[in-house]
Order: sequence, then C-alpha cells, then structure tokens
Amino acid sequence: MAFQTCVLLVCKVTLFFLLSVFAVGEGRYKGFRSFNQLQDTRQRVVFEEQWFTQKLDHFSGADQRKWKQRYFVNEAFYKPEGPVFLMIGGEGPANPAWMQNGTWLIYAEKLGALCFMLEHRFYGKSHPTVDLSTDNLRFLSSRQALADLAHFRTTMAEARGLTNSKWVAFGGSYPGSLAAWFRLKYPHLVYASVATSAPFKATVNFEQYLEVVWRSLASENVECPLLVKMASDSLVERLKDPKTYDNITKDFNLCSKLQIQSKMDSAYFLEMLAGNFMDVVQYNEDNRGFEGVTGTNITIKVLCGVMGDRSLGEPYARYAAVARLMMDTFSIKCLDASFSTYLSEMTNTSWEGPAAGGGRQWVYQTCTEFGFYQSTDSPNQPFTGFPIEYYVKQCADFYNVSAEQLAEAVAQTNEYYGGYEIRSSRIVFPNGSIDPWHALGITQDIAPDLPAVFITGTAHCANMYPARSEDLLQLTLARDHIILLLQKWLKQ
Ligand SMILES: *[C@@H]1O[C@H](CO)[C@@H](O)[C@H](O)[C@H]1NC(C)=O
Ligand SMILES: *[C@@H]1O[C@H](CO)[C@@H](O)[C@H](O)[C@H]1NC(C)=O
Ligand SMILES: *[C@@H]1O[C@H](CO)[C@@H](O)[C@H](O)[C@H]1NC(C)=O
Ligand SMILES: *[C@@H]1O[C@H](CO)[C@@H](O)[C@H](O)[C@H]1NC(C)=O
Ligand SMILES: *[C@@H]1O[C@H](CO)[C@@H](O)[C@H](O)[C@H]1NC(C)=O
Ligand SMILES: CC(=O)N[C@H]1CO[C@H](CO)[C@@H](O)[C@@H]1O
Repeated sequence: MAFQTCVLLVCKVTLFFLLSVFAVGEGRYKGFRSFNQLQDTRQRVVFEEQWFTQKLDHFSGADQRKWKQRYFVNEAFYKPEGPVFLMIGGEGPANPAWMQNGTWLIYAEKLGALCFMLEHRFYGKSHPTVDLSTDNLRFLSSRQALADLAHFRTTMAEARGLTNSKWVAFGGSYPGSLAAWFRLKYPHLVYASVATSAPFKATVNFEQYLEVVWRSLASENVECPLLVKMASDSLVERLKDPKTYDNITKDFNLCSKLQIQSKMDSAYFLEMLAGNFMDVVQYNEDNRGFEGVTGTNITIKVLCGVMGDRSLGEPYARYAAVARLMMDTFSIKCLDASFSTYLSEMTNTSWEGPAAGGGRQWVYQTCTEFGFYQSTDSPNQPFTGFPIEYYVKQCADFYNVSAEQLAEAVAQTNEYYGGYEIRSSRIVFPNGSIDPWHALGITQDIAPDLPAVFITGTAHCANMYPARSEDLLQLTLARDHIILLLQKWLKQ
C-alpha cells in the first residue's frame, strides 16, 4: 500500500514507507537529516519521548504482560477548559515533527488544546514483544491499537485532571480510519474526530487504486497514462525473452542481472517500477518536507514531462528514465529487483531487521485485517503483471496466512467496523481527489454531523501538512472548514 504518511500503500517495503504520515527515514528515503537534529541546532524546542505502560493483550483479563508505548506531549497551546487533541500514530515511527508543525497545531493554538501523539503498537520504538515473529504479531491489530488509545485516554485524563475535557482524535490514512473507529467504538472517550484520507472498506483486491492513478495522471495530460501503459506493455513483452535481460538490467540500473524464475520475480520487479508512479501520485505536491522527507519536488507534472519527452526515445526508454530519476532523487545506487531478497527481508523477525521499520508489520495487518492490495486486475489502469495472486501468496510466504484466512479476516473487519456504514456523530472526513485512497473513503456526507470535506486536486492527507503560500485555494478553505466544524462541535 502505498500509504506511507497518511496511509496505505501497501506492500512493498519501499512503497510502503510512503504511506504513513508518520513513516519516514526508511527504504528509499534514507539519508536525510533527521528532524530531531534540525530541532536541536536551530531551535531549542525538543519534544521528549515519554513512555506509557500498556497491556500486551487487552482482550484477556488473565494475561498480565505489559510493555511501554511511546508518546509525545505539547502543552504550549493549552488553556484551562480547552480540549485535548490526540494524534494517532500509524504504520511507521511516530515522527516528533508533528509536535512542532502541522495543521492540527494551528487548530490547537486557536482552541487552546493540549496535544498528545501516541505511537502505534509494533511501530517505531513501541515494541510490545521481544521480536516480530508471526506468533508475536498476533498482538498487532487495529482493535488492540484502539484499546491502547482508550487506556491511554482514560489514564492520562485521570493523571492530568482532564476527565471532563473534550478529547478530539486526529489521524491521516490508516490512523484516519483509527480516529473514526475510536469515536465509533469508544464514544464516551472521544468527543469528535478528524479522519483524513481514511479508507473504511477493507478489500482484498483494491483494484480501484490504479484506476485513480490513471485518472490522476490523465488530469495532468490525457496522453500521459497511455504512454505509461505503452511503456509497461513493452517491458512486459521484453520480459518474455531472457535475451533482453542484459539490456533491462542496464536500462533500469539493477544491482545484479535480472533473473526471472517465477511469476513472483516478475511481479515484484513490475510492481516496483509502477511504484514510482503510485508514490508520486499519492503524495503529489504535498508538503511533507517538514517531516524530513526529501525529494518531494518530483510531481505528476515532472513524471508526465519525462513520459512525453520524445528526445528520450520510445516510451519504454522514458519509463526507464523515470526509474533512474527516482533513484537519483533518493540517492539510491541501484535497484534490487529480487523477490528472494525481499522475501528474506520480510521474514526477518528481528527488531533490527531490514523490514522492521514497518514493512513486516503493516503487511501483516493487510494479511490479517485489511487486504488493500493494489493489483493490476482492472482493465482501466496502465500497468500489467502484479495480479491479486501475487499479493495473496505473500501472506502465505511471510506469515503462513492462506487465501481463505485472508478473505475471512477482511470480511470480519468490515463486520466489526461497519465499512462505510458508520453510525456515529462528530466525525469529519476530508479527502483529496487525486489521492488513490479516496476510492475506499467516505465520499459523501453521511449525516450533518458526519460530513465529508472534498478537496479537488490534492493528494493523500494534504490538509494535515503545514500550510504554504502556494497551496490551492480549496485546500486552504478545507482547513478553515474543519476548524469551524470543530469550533461548532466543541460548543455543543
Ligand atoms: C514549524 O514550527 C516552527 C515553530 O513552531 C516554525 O518556526 C517553523 O517555521 C515551522 N515550519 C513549517 C514548515 O511550518
Ligand atoms: C540491447 O540494446 C542494444 C542497444 O540499444 C540493441 O542494439 C540490442 O539489440 C539489444 N538487445 C536485445 C537482445 O534486445
Ligand atoms: C528537485 O530539487 C533538487 C534539489 O533542489 C534539484 O537538484 C532537482 O533538479 C529538482 N528536480 C526537479 C525535477 O525539479
Ligand atoms: C535479520 O536482520 C539483522 C539485521 O540486519 C541481521 O543481523 C540478521 O542476520 C537477520 N536475520 C536473518 C535470519 O536473516
Ligand atoms: C501453517 O498453517 C497451517 C494451517 O493453518 C498449519 O497446519 C501449519 O502448521 C502452519 N505452518 C507453519 C510453518 O506454521
Ligand atoms: C474523490 C472523492 O471521493 N471525493 C469525495 C469527497 O467528499 C465529497 C463530499 O464532500 C464528495 O463529493 C467527493 O466525491
């Protein structure tokens, strides 16, 4: 799932880290200075990490095992009688950058709110178990995460005299879903929620994702997705002939000679290249820079510019140029296109392992709760070669979860949370028109106090990032609209 800040990309480790608003510094994005360093040198404000004791299993009174969960506090804006804001961590490390910048803090300043951010269990430094063995990952689920939030909310309110305060939950992408579900399942603890770019319908085969990618590329230039499709088809054709592998290895700057021994190998390679487009569409022109994420000047316009550049040769050659541009941008020396490497990374159960930054954990959640697989099964999208079977097999390869177990788990998730049928109140659902995740989001007002806020032309979680002068008017209006809603609700 491509959903790295603000969710949901899923699947490849590289792609994966794009998903969450909170996930930075992994995969392709190694090598930037961390936000903490910036804080230490430029400003004296450092938000110290703090630790909260949680139960390992909230659903067993007999199991008394405990662990420590990381959280952050910003009291700078708090005024007595003000509300309490809780930013929900997602499928990557909680980034303290959010304690310093972000639209929610503008709201906090206006409303006199106390701000907390709680890291999600099993991500970042919040380690409930000694390792990431499949047996231990049984304690990783959205339900356990919501129970963590509930216990944090209750205990923190008692400790700080905030029991009668109004608590507002925030989150983007998967944490956006959690923000809504927190209000839904614990209405006595959460007064209102802002659920940005949140998917609500668990779906094994999320084939609409790439359909939105097509439309988002076409909104830049109608030729663009057609050229991407020609290039992708041409690559798939070449993969049928091993004599082309030397050239492909060179064209895409692979770390070692391309080897295709199974459908998993070709699917992995094709998905990785398509991922360049998925990532850029999902995060188009956003303002993640403040989180320490680099390379955000690669936009849909830039990619479509390369795809339309005849001087580079046929569409296949332009596609290779896009891949090399992405590698240059993120300072990646060469592309490791080997599924067996990926498999060994994803099955490493150590907290020091190569996928412990979130990839192993998030894919586990997709296999046991959500699906969200961005397959090429729809005819109305540009790519070929990574069908749903490719993703389903990963659940078996990584965690011994069968196709039947996956289908059952996804159905149960929808049964438990209700999919789009959210019966609640005081939840706002902002969504961006070019964000592929909106396809599983709330796209229309459910009720007057369950409104959707639609932002034409923006990508995943755009409204959460700090404002910039070049922001689209509708993005600014959406931010204003959300605080007006909060003001109105908090007066009720
Ligand atoms: C982040 O917040 C600090 C102060 O809290 C401010 O000086 C800085 O300009 C902000 N950065 C962004 C990108 O908004
Ligand atoms: C490899 O690329 C070279 C140079 O572009 C070309 O002449 C050659 O025919 C290609 N080989 C194959 C097997 O496609
Ligand atoms: C993106 O920014 C970098 C560094 O500022 C610059 O070198 C590069 O040319 C830019 N790329 C594009 C496509 O604008
Ligand atoms: C898991 O990853 C760690 C850190 O990279 C490495 O030291 C260890 O050997 C790996 N374990 C296995 C079983 O590959
Ligand atoms: C995989 O799951 C099956 C059935 O769920 C079980 O019988 C089998 O022992 C498991 N294999 C491993 C390696 O855990
Ligand atoms: C892209 C998308 O799903 N947008 C929806 C977001 O919510 C508005 C309602 O405010 C819908 O009209 C959009 O279709």
